[in-house]
Amino acid sequence: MSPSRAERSLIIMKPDALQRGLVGEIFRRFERKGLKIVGLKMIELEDIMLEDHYAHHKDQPFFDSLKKFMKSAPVILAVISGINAIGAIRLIVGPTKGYEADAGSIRGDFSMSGQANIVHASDSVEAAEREIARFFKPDELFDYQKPEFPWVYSNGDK
Ligand code: FUP
Repeated sequence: MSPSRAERSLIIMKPDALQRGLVGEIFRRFERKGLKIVGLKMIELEDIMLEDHYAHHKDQPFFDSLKKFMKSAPVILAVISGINAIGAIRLIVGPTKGYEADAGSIRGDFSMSGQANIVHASDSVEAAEREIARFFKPDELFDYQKPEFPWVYSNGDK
């Protein structure tokens, strides 16, 4: 797979992001990077969705607590697209534990927790496509042109 192709990432702004009023700040960071919002919704997560989404953690001791946390308030789901977006977004978000994340990343700037870490972002193209399909119908995703596109990328990136 070519490293330079348009990718989509599923972002979840977790209950702590909403409770702490960080939604605008998080979108600001993705938008100013040049990334494109192509899908958006607010939902309350349910066990069945979380058991699917976090299936890789189902045997961990923190799994029940994680599910409870993720259901403690609504979340905002966003699909964000861009060339090489998956890796770029993971850098903007930072590593899992907020207290280990670099200052300048979302988790580094706003989280002190390994659970209340503000935002989820897909970790691979394959995971992203699975996660997007879990939460969005095809007609809830939008394909549109942004006039800044030629200024965000150069010909060598496409
Ligand atoms: P990330 O991809 O950085 O979101 O991290 P993981 O997929 O490994 O973990 C998903 C979520 O599980 C984390 F965001 C929070 C929760 N988690 C814990 O609560 N405790 C842990 O030790 C590890 C993960």
